[in-house]
Amino acid sequence: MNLLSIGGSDPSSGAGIQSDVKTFSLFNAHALTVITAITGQNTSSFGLIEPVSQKILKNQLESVMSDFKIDGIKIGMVYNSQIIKVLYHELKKLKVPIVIDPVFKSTTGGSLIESSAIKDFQKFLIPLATVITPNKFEAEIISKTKINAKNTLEKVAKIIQKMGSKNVVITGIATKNNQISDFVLEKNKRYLISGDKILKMNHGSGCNYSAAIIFALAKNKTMSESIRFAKQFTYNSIKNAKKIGKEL
Ligand code: PXL
Repeated sequence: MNLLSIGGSDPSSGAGIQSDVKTFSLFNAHALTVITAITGQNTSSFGLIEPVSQKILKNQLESVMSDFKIDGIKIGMVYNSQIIKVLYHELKKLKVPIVIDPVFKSTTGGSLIESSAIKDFQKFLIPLATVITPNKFEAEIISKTKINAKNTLEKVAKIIQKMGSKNVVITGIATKNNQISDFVLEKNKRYLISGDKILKMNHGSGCNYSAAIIFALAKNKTMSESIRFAKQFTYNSIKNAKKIGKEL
């Protein structure tokens, strides 16, 4: 199986492209990578970002697409409008499952998208998604709606679905008894998937989650099977994570 990760480079390998290569390899899938931006960061601080040019982005995509049968695509950090537009033009004709993981901020505080690019993210990228996996904060930015008693998870998920993503998962909802839940909106159904909360630093866990979803979808699992699989995989990877760098 060939899985393509499109996103930013994290030299500390906690998140981004490097993390996805490790995850896909664990699943015995061949990891293809298209880099949108190079970041300078480690476990405690975030440095610079240098997005790649449209020319090399396009060339990376065409290189892998002309040679491999791609079974699934995950899109993470996209950074700016130029990158989003190239991705749209290159991917719109494909018929493979696409998971969009809208990474807007790193856990160490770096901004992973220009605020001027959010509009094009909504317009061009979201319609490509088989499923999009925002956390609460990202769902609020995408939908421009604060989640509360009136604007429920379902309402906000529906706004995002209307933008063109077939399925929407809002992750990391704190629910009762120290549980952490994901709210899922499919075409005609909605449900919560709950699991135990782990009190631990979890840099890169969102990357693991979306990478595991694309693997399961590429194996023709259903949406709910794929999300359950990814949630369990992410739980185990946080639980078993080795301490890297000088992180506390
Ligand atoms: O975890 C989200 C993420 C994705 N991609 C890159 C990142 C981060 C978080 O730091 O740096 C490149």
